[in-house]
Amino acid sequence: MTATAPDAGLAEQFERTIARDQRVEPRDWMPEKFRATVIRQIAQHAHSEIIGMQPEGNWITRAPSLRRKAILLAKVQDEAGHGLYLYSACETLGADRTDLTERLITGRQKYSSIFNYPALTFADVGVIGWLVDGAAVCNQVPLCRSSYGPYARAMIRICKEESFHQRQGYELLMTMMSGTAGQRAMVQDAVDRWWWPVLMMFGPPDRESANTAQSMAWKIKRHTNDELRQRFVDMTVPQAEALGVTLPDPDLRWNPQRGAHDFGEVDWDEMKQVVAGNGPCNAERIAQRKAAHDGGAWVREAAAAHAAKKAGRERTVA
Ligand code: FAQ
Repeated sequence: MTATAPDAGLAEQFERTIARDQRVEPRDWMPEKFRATVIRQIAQHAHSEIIGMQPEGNWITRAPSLRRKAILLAKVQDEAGHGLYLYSACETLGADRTDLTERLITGRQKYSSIFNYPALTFADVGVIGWLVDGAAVCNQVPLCRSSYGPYARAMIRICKEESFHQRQGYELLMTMMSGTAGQRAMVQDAVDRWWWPVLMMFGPPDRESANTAQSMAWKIKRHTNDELRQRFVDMTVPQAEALGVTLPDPDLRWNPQRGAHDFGEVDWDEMKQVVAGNGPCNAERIAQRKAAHDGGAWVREAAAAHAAKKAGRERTVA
C-alpha cells in the first residue's frame, strides 16, 4: 500500500498529477485526506445504488405487463451491479466492504436522500427513470473525468447504463401520457411528488457545501452542486414540455439575461431532515437492507469456506 508520511517528492508528484489532469491510481501516494474524501464519496454513491433498488424493486411483482416487468428487473439488477462496481473501487483505496456495509446500516455513512421517498404508483417507476436517473446522469457524466482513476473508469459504464435507464423511464411516461386521463393524472402526481426531492440529489447549496471547494481543487468533483442543479433544470424543462407535464414550481421561468432558467428555492430544511434520518422511508430502507445483509450471512460464510478450501487445495498441489 501507499506510504502515509510523504517525502516532498511524493507530495509534489501528486500535485503535478492533479495539475496535469492525469489520474491518481491506487498504488500512487496520495494525501490521507484525499483518500478519505474519495472513499466517502464513492461509498455514499455505492450505498445509494444499493438502497436505490428498493423503491422500484417493490414494483417488480406488480408491473402491469411482462414486458414492463422484464425491463424493471433488468434495471434494478443494473443498480446492484453499479453498487458492487463502486464497492470494488472503494476497496482499491484500502476500504473494507464489510465495514462499509456496517457503516451504512448503522447510519454512520450516508446514501442519497432521494431513496427515502416512497414509490406510490407505477408512474413513479417512470418518473424515477426520467428524473432520478436523469439527475444521476447529469451529476455523474463529469465524474468520468474525476481524478481518481478507478472511480472515473467505473463512471463510464455506469453513466451509459443510467442514460439507458433515463430513456426507459421517459418512454414509459410517454406511453402513459398517451393513455387515459387517469394515467395522465397519475404521471402528473408522480412528477409533483418527485421534482423537489430530485433537486436535492445535487447536494446542499454551494454556500453550505462543506466538501465542494476541496473536492474541486483535487478534481474529484468537476462542477459545484449548484452548477449541476442548474444544468439539470435547463435540460429537463423542454423534456417536461414534450411530455405534457407541468413542473411544480411557480417561479420556474427562462431568464434571457442569464441564458438559463430561474427556479424556486429548494426546501433545505426538508433535505436536512431526510439526510438526518427523518424522511418518510429512512427507517424502512435501512431495516430492509439490514434484513437482506443478515439473511445473506450464510452465503458469505459458505463462499469464504469454499474459497479457503480451494486455496488449501491449490497450496497442496503446488
Ligand atoms: N443525500 O459537501 P457536500 C443514483 C451529504 S446514485 C444525502 O456538498 P459532496 C443512481 C454529503 O455526502 C445517487 N446526503 O458533499 C440510481 C456530505 O456528507 P458528509 C447518488 C447528501 O460529497 C438511480 C454532506 O451532505 N449519487 O441516483 C446529499 O461534495 C435510480 C455535505 O454535502 C452520487 O453519490 C444527498 N442528496 O457533494 C440508483 C454521485 N447531498 O459525509 C437507483 C456522487 C449531500 O460530509 C435508482 N456523489 N449529502 O457528512 C456526488 O457527486 C457528491 O457526493 C454529492 C455531494 C453531489 C452527492
